[in-house]
Amino acid sequence: MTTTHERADTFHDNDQKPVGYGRMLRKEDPRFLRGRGRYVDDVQLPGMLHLAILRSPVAHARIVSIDTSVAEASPGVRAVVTGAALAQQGLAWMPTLSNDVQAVLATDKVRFQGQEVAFVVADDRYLARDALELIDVEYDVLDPVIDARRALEPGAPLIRDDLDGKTNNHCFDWETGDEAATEEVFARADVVVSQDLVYPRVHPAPMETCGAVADYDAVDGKLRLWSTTQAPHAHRTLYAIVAGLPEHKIQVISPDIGGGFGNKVPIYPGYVCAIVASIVTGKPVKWMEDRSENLISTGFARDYIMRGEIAATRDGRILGIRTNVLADHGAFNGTAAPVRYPAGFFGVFTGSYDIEAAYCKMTAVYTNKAPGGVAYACSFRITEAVYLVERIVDCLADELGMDPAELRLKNFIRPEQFPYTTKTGWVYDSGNYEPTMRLAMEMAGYDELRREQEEKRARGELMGIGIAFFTEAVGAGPRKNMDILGLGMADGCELRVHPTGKAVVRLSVQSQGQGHETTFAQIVAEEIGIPPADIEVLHGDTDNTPFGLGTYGSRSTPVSGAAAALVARKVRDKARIIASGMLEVSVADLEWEKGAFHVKGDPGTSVTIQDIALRAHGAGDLPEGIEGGLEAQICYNPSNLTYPHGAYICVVDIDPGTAQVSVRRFIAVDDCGTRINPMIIEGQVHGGLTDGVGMALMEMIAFDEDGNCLGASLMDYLIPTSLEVPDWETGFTVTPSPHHPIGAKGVGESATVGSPPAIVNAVVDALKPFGVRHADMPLTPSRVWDAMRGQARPP
Ligand code: MCN
Ligand code: CUN
Repeated sequence: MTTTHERADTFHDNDQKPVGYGRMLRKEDPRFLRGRGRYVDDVQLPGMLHLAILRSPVAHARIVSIDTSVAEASPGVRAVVTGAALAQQGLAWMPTLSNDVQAVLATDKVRFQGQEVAFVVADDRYLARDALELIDVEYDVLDPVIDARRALEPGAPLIRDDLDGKTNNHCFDWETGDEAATEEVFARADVVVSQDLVYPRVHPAPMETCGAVADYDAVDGKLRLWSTTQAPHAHRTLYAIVAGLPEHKIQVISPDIGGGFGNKVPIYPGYVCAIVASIVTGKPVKWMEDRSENLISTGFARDYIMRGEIAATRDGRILGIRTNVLADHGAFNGTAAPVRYPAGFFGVFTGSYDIEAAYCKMTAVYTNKAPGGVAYACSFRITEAVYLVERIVDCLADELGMDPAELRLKNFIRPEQFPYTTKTGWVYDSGNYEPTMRLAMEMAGYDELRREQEEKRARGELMGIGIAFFTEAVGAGPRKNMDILGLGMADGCELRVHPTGKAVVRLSVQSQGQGHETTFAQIVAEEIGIPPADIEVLHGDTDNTPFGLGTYGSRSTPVSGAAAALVARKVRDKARIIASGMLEVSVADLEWEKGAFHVKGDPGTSVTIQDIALRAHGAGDLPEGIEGGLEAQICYNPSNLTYPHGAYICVVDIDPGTAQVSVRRFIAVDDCGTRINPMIIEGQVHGGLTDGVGMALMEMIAFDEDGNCLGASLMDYLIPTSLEVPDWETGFTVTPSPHHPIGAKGVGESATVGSPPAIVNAVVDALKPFGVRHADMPLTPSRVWDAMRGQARPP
């Protein structure tokens, strides 16, 4: 375990070094910086047509009739397709990633504003869009269910009457932990604190919206689909099931992706529409959403209404945590999470604390809102879990009159307790929490900040200091209990070293901006000593990469990263045998260092990996039983998740006259085990912290009582810019994962998970003089103003 500040990292001044880890500029940036990235919307095929989708203007209505005749006659229109037409082919409904079904195009009813009702295929995007206006739909408007709290009331309108025998809006129930044991610790606790919290509906809003280009070749029966997907292989299998095509006749290509943040995990009706359109017209067809379509109809995030309860002794020993959750899943359960985890990984709500008992009971409901449920850098609902625990720990500190840092330090799982099994059954692989917390406090100058706060309070100024300490569970996952629609969550990886010692590594995961082309080259470089610049990373093309479940839940490093290290070791093992033949010594007499094998005790007698690659492909005999070539492939099944952790401290100032919150400082100390590229990690953390400011202070997908989405453009759905965020102060500790081959843990979602509670805790801390104990996100000036005046409005 080392504890150092970020600046102690060395920068790779060039990427010709044989050793991989360290700061290295991104290999993908030259093309992005020159505007030469290739996104789905850049794909132009000869004769390509354009598809536009007609969406429901209302949240809940029966479809009485659809008249497409005028649209069909409109210039340039090649086809107009309705749900009824899809139903004839058995394609009106598709499976979701959570074993629910979702309408591709509505046949009976529309169930949320923005739902897909019909599509037009035309010669260009504008003709297609214009023709939408000519489709005449008669709706019989029904009462919608917008507030999840009313979804199960007797007499609530029934949303999912398409499901056999369904009589209410209940989606699922879920529980974890030990109810009786938790009741027992709550009964004997000195102090019990309870707090209602809402994690509002938010949206990942990536820069590039979702879209696809489908190209079905009727002659060879092959479908090529360029699409914005974080999981090309999983999508391909789903299309194969829906369309009845064999997988080798479907090629899913996910080219450069302009951000995903979870938005590009689900399969959207638009992708299926594009495929159908290409089959029907015999031409390539492009569909690209606009911003409003993205915001109103694609995978939202959060929407958890939670009650948190925490029990403790008077001196601040936390005994138990209990929570009750009402989860709003929208009109269809399109949640992307391992199927046996309907609430994602919310089960880690016990956080970083060694407690005696925990229990969660959850009810999920359908409402007339867009489907989804897991997205936006959530690590499968760990965002909600961390928010819950870190908020109620602060409420407890307030009740006990104890410093929130001290309360956390007192209750941390201790280093010698790892691997630690939580009261909800999660096995934290490794952790050393106190040094991480102490480093954050030192970087913040915590005691000094508290003194400053006291002085300011005396002058009537509002300054707040908020802490959040998180443990995440990332890297889904062991195939014994994790799968998506029956597909185990293991990842394939292939490595091929060419005769001249250059290499290509093929991944099953897919980058949306995380820099995989760089970091995976670094992982392989570290293992086989070929410089990262000489290693090409291929991903995002199902015809040319091995099967695996894709990028989400920060699983690329924990799963595919492990696969990349192990496949490189497999190649190195073969290289060692070839080297033993070249140097005419036994394998046991060889030592490996920085890209070369040398004879033990004789560093001068050596062969480099490049020499070996040439020999593997060249003339002359290879050792007995060794085939030519230098390549390997593996499929890696992780034995456990990895559990990164972090300590975040936020300092805010609030203008007492306008209630505007400004984030003055933010200190983030992350521990993601072995660090492959600190520069990329820092970028991931900066981005996630910015997301956190957005969620804590600005972002919310709200609806009016009729179900109209009030956040349908970036004028209304506010996302932060550099003006709203401070200069981030980052640090790190390193606690390697014991089961990961290079000790690395995921980090891509850590900052989004950890930062909202730190910011909210800071705002609430600033508002202490007003007797405020909690206020719900987003803490806009009007929310803060209300909190200051003791009038918490329901969100
Ligand atoms: N990394 C590292 N050392 C570690 C851990 C990670 O150098 N110990 C590097 C990795 O090699 C990788 C990056 O950090 O280049 C993120 O790695 P990881 O934590 O494994 O996460 P994934 O690559 O699986 O990315 C997914 C994660 C998720 S789920 C969301 S949501 C999110 C996020 O990444 N979406 C993003 N970060 C994003 N960043 C960008 N730019 N765009 C998105 O859409
Ligand atoms: Cu939850 S958003 Mo990321 O897992 O793709």
